Amino acid sequence: MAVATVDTQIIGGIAAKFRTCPATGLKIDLAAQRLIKANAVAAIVFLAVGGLLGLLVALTRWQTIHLLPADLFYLALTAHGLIVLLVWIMFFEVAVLYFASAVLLSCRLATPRLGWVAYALMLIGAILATVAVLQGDSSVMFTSYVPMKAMPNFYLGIILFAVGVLIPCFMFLGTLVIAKDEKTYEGSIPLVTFGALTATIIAIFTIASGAIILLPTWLWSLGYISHIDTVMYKLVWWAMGHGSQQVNVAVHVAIWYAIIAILLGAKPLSEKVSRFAFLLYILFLQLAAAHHMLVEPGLSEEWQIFNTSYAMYLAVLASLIHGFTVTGATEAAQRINGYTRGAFEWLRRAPWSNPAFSGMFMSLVLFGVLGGITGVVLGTEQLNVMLHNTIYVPGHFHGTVVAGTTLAFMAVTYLLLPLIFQKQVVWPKLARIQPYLFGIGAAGISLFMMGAGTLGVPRRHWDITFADAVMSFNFPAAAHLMLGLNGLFAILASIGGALFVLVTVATVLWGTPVTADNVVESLGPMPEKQMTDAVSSYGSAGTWHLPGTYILVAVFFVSFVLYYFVNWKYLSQIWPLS
Ligand code: HEM
Ligand SMILES: [Cu+2]
Repeated sequence: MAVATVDTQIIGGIAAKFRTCPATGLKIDLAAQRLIKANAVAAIVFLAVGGLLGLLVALTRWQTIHLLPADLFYLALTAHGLIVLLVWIMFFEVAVLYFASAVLLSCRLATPRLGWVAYALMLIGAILATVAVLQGDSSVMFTSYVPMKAMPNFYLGIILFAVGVLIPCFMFLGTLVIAKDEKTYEGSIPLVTFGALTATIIAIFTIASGAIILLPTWLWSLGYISHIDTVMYKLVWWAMGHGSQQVNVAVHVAIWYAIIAILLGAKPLSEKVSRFAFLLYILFLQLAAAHHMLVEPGLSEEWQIFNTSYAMYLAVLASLIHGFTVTGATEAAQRINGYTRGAFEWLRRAPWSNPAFSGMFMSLVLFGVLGGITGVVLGTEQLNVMLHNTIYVPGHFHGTVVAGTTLAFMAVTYLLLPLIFQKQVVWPKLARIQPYLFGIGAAGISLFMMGAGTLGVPRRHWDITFADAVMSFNFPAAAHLMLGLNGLFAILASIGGALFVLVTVATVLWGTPVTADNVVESLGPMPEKQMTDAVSSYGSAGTWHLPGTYILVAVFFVSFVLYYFVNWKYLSQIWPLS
């Protein structure tokens, strides 16, 4: 049987070549497909490099090993943050934008040639910035706070990269317009596309903020501007820095919905509520960025508390809604698929051996429990004073961007391989364990960095034994234990990450082609059911009978409240009132 039929259609005077996906029935623009492949491959290559650097950093912070010398440690730390948080994530997100627009709407991609210009800009920018860091005079950390000064190409590289990301954002919007004009979908755009739309809107804002601060900083590093205000820098930098995290969340949440729709035929419990939750991200995220400025003397306390106590919690509310809806939608779909016994048969009999599902579900739980709860703790003015600039902070965000976003991106890759690359995953047994290794590893680094941070261990610190310092300071043995455990779990996460790279690269190169005959089985083990069009259509699940979800939600909230109060108790001990 042929791989797929290709047909050419003239839309608005422009010819585009399409193939029809044998699994989903979606019409796929081959130009979009090529761009998705190129961006996903670039993303994974950078993940491999950036992840390795993360391992080197973790093994240096493990004091018994203390792998890198000081200068290389700060260099590796800067390169790690830059390459994984910016380059890996954004390349992947651009691929998701093309997928969520052209593919899910069965539509021609707007201006595919510009997509290649964007790709070149991103690639050149990423390489320029990375080389600047590797040359050694730009170890300014990912945040690059002034007055630390990097080489001009560090800023220029990031600026070019950002312009490269902006182009696909507008292509996404253009593709929505084409789809509407051509009536390639019925009713409202699908939820996954809607989530990607909110991500796009936030991304445009984010990139604008980045330009406002990085352009002058670039000129400053070239010597054309004499002074950049430090508080101003931080404030505007975090409009970008925090905004881009909200982009990540919007995209990985959209991916959760996509995965359960494709694998289980799951529909959201309520389309309206889920869409409203995405809107909350747009409405409240910028003020919520104030949580990065909680110890800033240049800003009033009223401003800090208002923005974190009101605005932030409304953005958090959005994630809570999504977390519960995705769990509930999974339960609803599984019950429809016949797993109705007790409160949890739906969960026990979920396709745990399918890496797309297991990765997605772990991403959901770990993001909520490790990233979410601790984010609220850090965002509380008083508790922040206790944890600010400790290694608790990277502990928290490895819960969000590694166990949450990165794991979700890995999970969806197992669906992109058969659907877009049209290749059957090689080594399915390795693929099956990969999300578990990476997920458990990422959970470990998140937890143990937070453990060390609670004991006061600073972040971004080469040597907490202060071996060459005049005055000594001893951290408790438990702090060293935490850093050692962090190192062990970093090794585990790295093995999981390496497996992911290995399996995807080998699949792209040597995977068996996917045809109409084997496409369903290529998507991995699924509960027995027919394929649905849930991912590309509008509609709610139509049931609220979800006993398992209610129990899980209750457990989550009790843990949340307990952990929150434990931290207040801790604060009262290290900072007595009397
Ligand atoms: C094998 C996986 C990974 C390991 C072992 C790892 C480990 C670490 C460690 C030990 C630190 C330094 C903490 C400190 O000393 O302050 C760090 C920092 C960081 N990591 Fe990771 N990481 C991994 C993956 C990732 C991924 C996938 C992302 C993003 C998606 C990420 C984003 C960051 C960022 C932004 C920083 C902060 C850099 C800075 O302070 O400027 N990491 N990581
Ligand atoms: Cu933030």
